[in-house]
Amino acid sequence: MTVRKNQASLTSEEKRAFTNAVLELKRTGVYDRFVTTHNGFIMSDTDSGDRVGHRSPSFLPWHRRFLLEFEAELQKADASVALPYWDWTADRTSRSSLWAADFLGGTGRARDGQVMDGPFAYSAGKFPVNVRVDGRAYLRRSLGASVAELPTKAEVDAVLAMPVYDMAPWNSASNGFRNHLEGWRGANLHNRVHVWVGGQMATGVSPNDPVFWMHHAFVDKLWAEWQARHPQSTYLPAAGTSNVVDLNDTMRPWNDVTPADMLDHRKFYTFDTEPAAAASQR
Ligand SMILES: [Cu+2]
Repeated sequence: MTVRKNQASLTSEEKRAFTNAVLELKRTGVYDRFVTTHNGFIMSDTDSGDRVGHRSPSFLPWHRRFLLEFEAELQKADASVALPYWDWTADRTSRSSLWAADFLGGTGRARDGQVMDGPFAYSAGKFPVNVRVDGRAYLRRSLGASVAELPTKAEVDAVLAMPVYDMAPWNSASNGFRNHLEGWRGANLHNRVHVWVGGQMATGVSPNDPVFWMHHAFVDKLWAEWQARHPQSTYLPAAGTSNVVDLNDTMRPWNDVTPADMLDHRKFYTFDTEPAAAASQR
């Protein structure tokens, strides 16, 4: 069974295995297919029309399935690899070991935002940005430049306390847990982290930065923690909602998976620290 660990607790060997598996998917073209898929959904998900990957209730189950597919590809390259998660409430500065040269590399240089160290630096020759929204083929970051602070534990706790999963109009204007976690409303959690990292992470082609997977693995863990805190609450809407994925509707692009299929992460993986209430229910 796959165990997703906090990135801060990985051994050097585990970091090397993860980055090598990512580079292997880049080499074979598999990596870029994921970037293309994500950008397609960013472009087509709209508040007043059809919406699946973002600004809608299925933001969480869609990304859970997207990460599962990516993790399965990593495991084809190296069966020992699991997606790590980045708890950005704890590891909240550019001095975190996450950004060291033996893992993801650091922030970009002032002149053009180009990442200059680590396995994904353009100069290292193995990680060209091919699926892009401008001419630049190098990975860029500007950690903390566009927004000063990552979300705090207190801000996360306030969102985890919200008992209702999602509410009409089921988009970026909604109240409820999903939209506060996604960040279109309130203190802004998930969206703000994309902006804090900057570079490609702040665009529709955000999976070009491998930190995308660790950010979303933590957002996914927060969904599991919310479920543990609110065992009487569930995914909404239940049925009959136009332009929105209801509990038992299938999700594009897979068309063989529903939000209901994605509710229990323990069918697929566990976390190094499982949410307490969920553990006691078993
Ligand atoms: Cu995201």
